[in-house]
Amino acid sequence: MIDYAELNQFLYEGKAKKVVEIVQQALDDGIPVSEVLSEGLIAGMAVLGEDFKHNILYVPEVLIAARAMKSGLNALKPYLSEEDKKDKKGVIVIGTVKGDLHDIGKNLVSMMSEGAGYEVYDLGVDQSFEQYYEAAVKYKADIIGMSALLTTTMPYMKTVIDKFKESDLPNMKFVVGGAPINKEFADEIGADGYGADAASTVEVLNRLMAAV
Ligand code: B1M
Repeated sequence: MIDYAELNQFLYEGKAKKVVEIVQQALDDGIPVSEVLSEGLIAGMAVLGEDFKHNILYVPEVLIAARAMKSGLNALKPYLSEEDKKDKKGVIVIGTVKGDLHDIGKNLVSMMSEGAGYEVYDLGVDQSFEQYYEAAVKYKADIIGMSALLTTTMPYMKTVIDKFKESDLPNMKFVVGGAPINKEFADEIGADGYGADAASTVEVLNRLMAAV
């Protein structure tokens, strides 16, 4: 039996080793990956987010917890990929936009997209139009995925889309997501899809690829 409250607490305290141990045990016990992810890891990060917002926690503690989250996600990764292995469905270049260093949600979207059969090139954080564009050319991308967690960096998504439209890749498709992003914003900036979470982003990718 997995104790999600305990897992959430270890994540909150940034105890990476404990997080990995419990995640691994849960997976060995046959608990579904999606349940461990949502109840154990994402739920723990949600509590952390609230306390960060209310100045109960500060950047150093959040960084340590984020490291524990990444370790937990890495433990889940092989199982995520096993869940839905198919032929490569398309090429996705993904990154967090310029000025933004948040990467946990983006990593999750990368992993789940890869697990769902996409060829994913994850550029990391702080990505400029030039970097997305170069990668799009190099890897022959079908879709660019952009993540933003800050209200100050989300407008840069529109800059990237506009610059692609002016480039020699005017028909590039875009999927955007991140905590401050919603469907209205995605439509407003001309994105082709909005992902509320990693699982629904895969559905959005599937829909876009079906239309190509
Ligand atoms: Co930051 N931070 N942070 N932070 N941080 C937020 C985003 C914030 C909401 C916290 C708060 O005040 N409540 C706030 C933003 C406020 C705003 O913009 N209005 C904030 C702030 C202010 C800051 C700093 C400015 C703090 C400071 O320095 N004073 C600073 C900025 C640094 C920078 O980027 N330049 C900063 C720094 C940091 C840390 C480095 C300490 C750390 C990041 C570590 C890391 O990522 N490696 C951090 C963290 C961890 C957070 C919170 C607590 C958690 C984010 C997270 O990982 N969530 C966050 C609070 C919150 O969001 N509630 C906060 C878990 C993750 C699984 O969810 O990323 O939403 P999320 O991803 C989801 C969906 O959004 C979606 O799918 C994911 C999975 O379901 N999704 C996509 C995400 N990307 C997608 C892309 C897609 C599709 C779906 O398509 C391509």
